[in-house]
Amino acid sequence: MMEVHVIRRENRHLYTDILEDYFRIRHQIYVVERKWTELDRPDKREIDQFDTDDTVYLLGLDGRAIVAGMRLVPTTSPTLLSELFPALALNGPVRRRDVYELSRIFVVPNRRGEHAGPRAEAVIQAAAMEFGLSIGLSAFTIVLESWWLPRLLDQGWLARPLGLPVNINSLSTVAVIVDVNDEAWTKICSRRSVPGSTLVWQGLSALERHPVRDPVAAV
Ligand code: COA
Ligand code: U4Y
Repeated sequence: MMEVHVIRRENRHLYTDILEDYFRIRHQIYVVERKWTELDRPDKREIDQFDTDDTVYLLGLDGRAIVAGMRLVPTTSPTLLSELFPALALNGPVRRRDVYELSRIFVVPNRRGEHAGPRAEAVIQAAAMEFGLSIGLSAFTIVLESWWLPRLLDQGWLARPLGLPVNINSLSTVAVIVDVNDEAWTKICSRRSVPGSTLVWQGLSALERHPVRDPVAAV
């Protein structure tokens, strides 16, 4: 099964080639396939204003080949919700040290819709929850197309809307907050046949793995 590597400021030098592939794959998926043309750039790497030193990437790798990805941005930094779509959150965007925003989930085309073993999509989602638990988060926010809602509930995640759905680029889009807790992780693992921990923390120290564990500091 693929392993899911945690890539952040402190260890990204170990993944230079992989990150180069990653931004090119994002171009292929989001600009070419999904036609999110506002993200097109002359260098054909899909990198936006939320790809910063604070961003964490979870990359599902088979050897050195990228199978799946997810992006996580602390809500204390600028996010899709705070900068681009604030109208999706009726009480204003969430800004908390213990809440990260998830975005840019993908599975490469030839690994989608798999049936044998756990699906790459489920493994990357479970990995996000495992990451949240590991660093002491209490929730994720997500700006997503509304077709995701039944999928999240079906995988055992409690997704609560932060506001009403709005049409963005002709698609119904909504902001949600999802609790990070053991139950959400065990549910997705048991419902989607994910056997357990998949995260690889190569080059990251214990401190970098648990930056917001202190519950007082997390508020
Ligand atoms: N609109 C509506 N429903 C969609 C969808 C879309 N753009 N993409 C996937 N789905 C739903 C459909 O119900 C689909 O079943 P169908 O093919 O029978 O219609 C189901 O999800 C399964 O999708 P599939 O792509 O076969 O498999 P997957 O579960 O392995 O992967 C994604 C799902 C979303 C990770 C994958 O399709 C992907 O990487 N897409 C491109 C990136 C993307 O759009 N990400 C979400 C925005 S960040
Ligand atoms: C950007 C301008 O799919 N526009 C941008 C930028 C809404 C719109 O946002 C536009 C993105 C899945 C894009 C699209 O039309 C989450 C998910 N999130 C989207 C994302 O970008 O990843 C945003 C909502 S789509 O053109 N847009 N970026 N400037 N910089 C998700 C994640 C985790 C899961 C489940 C689903 O658990």
